[in-house]
Amino acid sequence: VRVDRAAARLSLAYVLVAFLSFGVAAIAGLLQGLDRGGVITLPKWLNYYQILTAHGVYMGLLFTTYFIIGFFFSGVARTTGGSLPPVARRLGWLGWWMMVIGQVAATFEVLAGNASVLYTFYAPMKASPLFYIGTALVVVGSWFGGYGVFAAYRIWKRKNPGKLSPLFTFMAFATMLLWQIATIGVALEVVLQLIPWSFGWVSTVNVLLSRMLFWYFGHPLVYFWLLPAYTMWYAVMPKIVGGKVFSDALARTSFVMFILLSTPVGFHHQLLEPGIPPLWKFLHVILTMFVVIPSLMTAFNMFAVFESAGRAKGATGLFGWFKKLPWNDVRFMVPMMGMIAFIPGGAGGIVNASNQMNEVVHNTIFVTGHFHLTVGTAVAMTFFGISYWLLPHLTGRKLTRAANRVGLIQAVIWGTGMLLMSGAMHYMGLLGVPRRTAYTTYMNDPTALSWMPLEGVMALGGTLLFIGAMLMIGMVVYLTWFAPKGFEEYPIGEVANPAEATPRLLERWPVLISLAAVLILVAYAYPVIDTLQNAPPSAPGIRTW
Ligand code: HAS
Repeated sequence: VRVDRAAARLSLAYVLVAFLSFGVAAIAGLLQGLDRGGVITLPKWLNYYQILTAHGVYMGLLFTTYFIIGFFFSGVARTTGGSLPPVARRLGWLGWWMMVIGQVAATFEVLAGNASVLYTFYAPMKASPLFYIGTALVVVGSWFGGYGVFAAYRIWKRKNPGKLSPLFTFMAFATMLLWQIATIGVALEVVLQLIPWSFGWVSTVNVLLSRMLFWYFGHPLVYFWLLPAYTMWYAVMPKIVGGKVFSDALARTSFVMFILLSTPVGFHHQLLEPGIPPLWKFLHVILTMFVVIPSLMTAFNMFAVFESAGRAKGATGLFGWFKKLPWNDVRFMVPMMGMIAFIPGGAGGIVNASNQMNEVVHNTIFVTGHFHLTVGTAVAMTFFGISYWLLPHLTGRKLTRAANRVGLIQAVIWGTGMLLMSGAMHYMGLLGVPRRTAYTTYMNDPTALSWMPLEGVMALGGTLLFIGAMLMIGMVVYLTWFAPKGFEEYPIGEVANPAEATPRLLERWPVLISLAAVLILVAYAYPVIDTLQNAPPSAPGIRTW
């Protein structure tokens, strides 16, 4: 099945803006890395925190969100017959325009130095109103993208009563549902607290509440990044390795678990913040350990897919299947490197989430190392791997052997850069090096001076990442406009004959949404009410412009 032209155009519009944002983010990333490492000194008009904000917003919020929505539109079209219903396309385009307008407004403010508040825009640091309005518009636009996915899903369900939705479409629906639930927190924070405060309509802000609302959003945000990569691993990867989807029920169960458990865990980002009752921190830590389970299920599933594909091709012995995997195929190899990185990345997450160990690593650069392995490697490399077949599929071109080879080189550069940078970050974090600080030797303190060689390793890794990023942009341009005309397959795995039918409960959305709501209420109702009643004195705010 081929994605038709109208759906392809929409999907392409999202993916191309994603890579444009990725390119800008990479430039900002290089500059802030070199500046922090003391390798370069930025000109007076460009400040470290300003470009760190640009890097975070462009990489973490814009590259990911555009890519995810574009990928989902294409896959939903591919698995529901090849096209998108007109209403889904209209919603998709409306969302795209809103996001682009919001992005331009926010960029303008960051460039003007009116919003050096980093991607978490923590109060009491204050940005100009236009920055908040711009980012809010990006989020609202992404909702419309989600509504487009929901519309396509519903129309398919109406046409196919009683049938289980295609796995890819289910996963797209579940992820965009997770996004709706997650963004309630940041929408409340921005609309009720930050915008009125930034305009000066109110003079103070309840900092504790604003951070609670942010992390209500901030943690499911990371699963919003992860689940599209998992969609590729579950639904696409089996086809690429010549196998089958191992278990439809397992795949859907893991996504349902993410819907239930992603949100009521936000306090694991605030374990060291005062004002939140310890009992609730404890509850959030327990739920965090539960949300690890669907990732462990995913690891199990992937090994099962690889092993059964290998054995079907005649592999014998305990690890014979390993040799049967298509190691030279960029569509496999690049996401696979991401998967491997996710093993230490996930383990680092469990370290972060453990209360006592969080005291060691919180606000150190260990955390930055953690998220460069998770979102920067596992997720980003999966997105690169997808692009190698998605772009030519959408533009009616072919992934050539030469492009395949360059893709492998790109992946090695990116992987090495990340290994150096993220490895140094983890190690430095354990030495107590803080995250989010511009170049400083702390008045030539000997301890701080001893970190400098490691800062250099970080800067070297960052430079390799920049080269990898530029190569990736080159590949995007080539595959979109210059690769030879032809047909590139949109790989979708076939489900292995199941021993048992997938339980229908996994698609009973009212039940699942109600369960998610109950868990959220248990996790957040008391702390939010407590904060509203007993919050420490509100802060007037620190203008960053
Ligand atoms: Fe995290 C901070 C806990 C996952 C991203 N995280 C962050 C921040 C970001 C982020 C951006 O509890 C910083 C926020 C900020 O700016 O302050 N994280 C976790 C936990 C998990 C986790 C428990 N994080 C992620 C993912 C992210 C992400 C995914 C992005 C996509 N994180 C934390 C905590 C903090 C935190 C604390 C706050 C720290 C602080 O104090 O500030 C878990 O979900 C991880 C579970 C994952 C696994 C791995 C399973 C492995 C798989 C691969 C299998 C490989 C195969 C290949 C099959 C258990 C599925 C094998 C093939 C061969 C050939 C060998």
